Amino acid sequence: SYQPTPDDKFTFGLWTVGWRGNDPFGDATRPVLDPVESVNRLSELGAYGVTFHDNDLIPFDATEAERDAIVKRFKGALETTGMKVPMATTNLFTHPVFKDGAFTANDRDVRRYALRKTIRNIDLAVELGAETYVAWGGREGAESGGAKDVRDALDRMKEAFDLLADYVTGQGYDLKFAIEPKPNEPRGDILLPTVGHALAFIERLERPELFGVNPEVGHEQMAGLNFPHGIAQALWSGKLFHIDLNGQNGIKYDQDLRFGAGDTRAAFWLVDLLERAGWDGPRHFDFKPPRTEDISGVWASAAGCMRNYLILKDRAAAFRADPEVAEALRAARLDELAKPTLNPGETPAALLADVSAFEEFDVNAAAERGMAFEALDQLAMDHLLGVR
Ligand code: GLT
Ligand code: MN
Ligand code: MN
Ligand code: MN
Repeated sequence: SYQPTPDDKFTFGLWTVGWRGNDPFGDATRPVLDPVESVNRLSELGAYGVTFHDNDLIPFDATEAERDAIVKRFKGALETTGMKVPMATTNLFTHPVFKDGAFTANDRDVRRYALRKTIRNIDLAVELGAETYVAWGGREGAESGGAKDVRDALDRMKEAFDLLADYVTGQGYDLKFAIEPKPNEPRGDILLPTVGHALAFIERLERPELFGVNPEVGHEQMAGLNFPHGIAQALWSGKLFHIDLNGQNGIKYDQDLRFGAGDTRAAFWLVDLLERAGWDGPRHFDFKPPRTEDISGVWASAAGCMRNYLILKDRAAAFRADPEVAEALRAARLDELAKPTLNPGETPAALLADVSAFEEFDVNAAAERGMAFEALDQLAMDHLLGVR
């Protein structure tokens, strides 16, 4: 039936269904969507919650009184529907003041303003129950080599995150940060372009335990990278704090297709990985219903994200439960990969003394062994395509 329920923990950014279809070549094709309407409709569709940028909810130039009224009304919709807000983030990219970045803008006053804007929304995020605060540095980057001293910029990025971590610690907030990598767009080149760059950066922070990553399917694929592999490394590092699910067709502009569109095989292996790893965080969709769609197409696109996740979850479970797959996994020696290469307590000297490891190792016989991966992958395809 593939009917989502809140137990599936599907969440949507207000900016996703709320995207009006404006792109660099064309005006908006859809009217403004009231965030309260989004909460109501997504709840009806079976979602668990919503996420937001400060300015998805509160206009950039709202007065204090307007802000309070908006938040009050939004809270009312959350209470009525039972929808949660597990994550929030800051818009540090739309207003022209951020044209050269926020935390790494060359202008110091812009950097200080960006920190204040972020802290203000962190307070609201915590008030609404968020546990994760995403930081996507879309404007942190450059179009030309001389415009940004990247080593200085990384110092400023670290300074910003260290300050934010101090702030949430001082406030006693139960909030962690998830850095979202992207290689380019809107900047020519963005800092922390991939999951790997972000993981390495986090280890340089003063409170690395408060920081993880929020990888987006399409962003890694824009760089030609294998998304499930990036997620596996983030999980292995204990750093998968949040995830942005969507679809992308190869190396081109950020498509933000609904989840399951684009590279469906990668989506299958991703769901297989998340489910096997026992990922219990939100399944968060960061997609853009194409600008060809009217509002009913928007809800069809949102429903499709959840439906595709559930279909892929079902297909992946069937793949893992298939006895022929178990046999194929053994034939491909996945069980051997899971075994340590050394015996318990084995020292370098013991390895050097093991003649079977080198002197008597039959290199040619080992080289002749096939890996049997094609048969295994065809079983996966059969399950994915629903013919098994
Ligand atoms: C923006 C971006 C997304 C980020 C959002 C968080 S905003 O739409 O393209 O990938 O996740 O700031
Ligand atoms: Mn995203
Ligand atoms: Mn994207
Ligand atoms: Mn995006």
